[in-house]
Amino acid sequence: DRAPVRRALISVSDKTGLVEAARALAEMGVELVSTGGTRKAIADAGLAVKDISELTGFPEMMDGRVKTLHPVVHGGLLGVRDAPEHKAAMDAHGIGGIDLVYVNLYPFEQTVAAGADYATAVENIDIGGPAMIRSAAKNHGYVAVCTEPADLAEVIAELQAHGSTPLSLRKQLAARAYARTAAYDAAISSWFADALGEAAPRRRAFAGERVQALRYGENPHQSAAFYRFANPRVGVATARQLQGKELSYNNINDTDAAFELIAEFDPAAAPACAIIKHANPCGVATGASVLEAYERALACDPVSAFGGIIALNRPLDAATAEEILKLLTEVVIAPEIDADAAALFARKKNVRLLTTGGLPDPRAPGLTFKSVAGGFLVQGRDDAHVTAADLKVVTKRAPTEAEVRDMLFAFTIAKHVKSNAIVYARDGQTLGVGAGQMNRKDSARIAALRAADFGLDLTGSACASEAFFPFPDGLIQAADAGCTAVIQPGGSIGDQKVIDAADERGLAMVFTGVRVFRH
Ligand code: 93A
Repeated sequence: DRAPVRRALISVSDKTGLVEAARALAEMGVELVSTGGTRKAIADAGLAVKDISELTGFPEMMDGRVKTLHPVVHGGLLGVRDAPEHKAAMDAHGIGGIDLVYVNLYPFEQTVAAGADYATAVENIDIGGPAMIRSAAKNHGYVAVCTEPADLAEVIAELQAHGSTPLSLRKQLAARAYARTAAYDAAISSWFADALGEAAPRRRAFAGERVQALRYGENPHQSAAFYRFANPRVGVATARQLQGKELSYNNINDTDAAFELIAEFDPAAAPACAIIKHANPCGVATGASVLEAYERALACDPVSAFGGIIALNRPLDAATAEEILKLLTEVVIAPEIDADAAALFARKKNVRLLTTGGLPDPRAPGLTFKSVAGGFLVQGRDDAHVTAADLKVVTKRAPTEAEVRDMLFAFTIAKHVKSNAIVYARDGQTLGVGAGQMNRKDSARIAALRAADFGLDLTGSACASEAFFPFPDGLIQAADAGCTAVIQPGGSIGDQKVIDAADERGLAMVFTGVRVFRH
């Protein structure tokens, strides 16, 4: 099941590493054939290489749209070498076998991401390249197909060691090749949907590049892997792990939640810290320093913070690192890390430390997904951003400036708490978080219980609810706990009763008009 490589067809847009690879092949006696630009690059390096036109007897034509779409190319790729009829056809038509293909495609994805106009985008749809990749991959019984430098490096290593490639490798290459052409077509169809203004196209294709094979999923009996979208339209995962054990499925899920939350806090305004457990914040705070933000976040619920994820909106410094390392923490994520903080972490090798180089834009468009039996739900990501100007005062008493600040802080966090969410906060610090309950009153109660557990006084705090209060009970619960200001979307048929209850208790309440469910 080993196959030799006598002739290779190379046609690449991205010519990085091309010459070195071509040289390695030439040194093993492989005959090289290439398209215009690729041929020139190889020939300029002093290597012997044939122009594809010599094989096809046709020049590249129509702005290069037709250069490799010819029976002499596809026959050479698809011909089953030991099928008598195929062999006869190859002989009759002067078709020589092509045993190796290295193709990377017109950079459609990058062209579109750079904001190209319609005509330029269309011209960057590669037709001949995917055709060669698909032909070669189908005939993996004889042909090795490479779509990226790492593939070619693997093939060259095999050839150097054994003079041929094993079928097992050619099968893997074929699988990767079809994933590549599928991703390419997915990018093209997504671009068309955007160009046509279709938010819900009739068919959707997505493709992923594996970032990491995971040891297991949410539980040890579930298999799992982490993929990044091959199609940049839906956003890219960019964090870099500096140290620590391999990230688990739950780590990635929780760290994503942590970082999405902390990105809501402009680093220019104040340092902020979020501590996350099971994708819910158990403490979030701003502070005069990163250290103070961390300490205030931790104070909200030091019990739940055990084994949690810590996210910062500013570089991690040594003073904060020292405090963080006193706690058992799964993951720390920050835009950057100071050298002396990194040195402290290096002593605790198991703690996973990630840097991102910056913060994602919380208002960026994008898509989120959720699997349901036999399919998936797609929605635009929650880019809601509520400011003081959006608030509508509905009570007799208007909130003070400080209350407005506290309410906006609490509501921003409530957006990142699983529904039903209640968040109590004061002076840029969460005092109690109630997450994921089936009724709002219980969330309000649990958030108050937590505050009491950790000796935090809710008097004069703000209360945020991510969705409206259907009944006064949740609000009364919050008022009894000591809250004086309430922020919620409003819009319930029970609004008036809730407003009356707030007025009776002298509360200030505002409506955001925006609901921020998270399930
Ligand atoms: O315009 S195409 O769709 N028509 C073709 O026949 C064709 N053959 C190869 N694009 C085609 N290619 C692509 O040209 C390859 O996929 C590769 O990306 C590029 C290499 O061109 P050059 O060697 O001239 O730089």
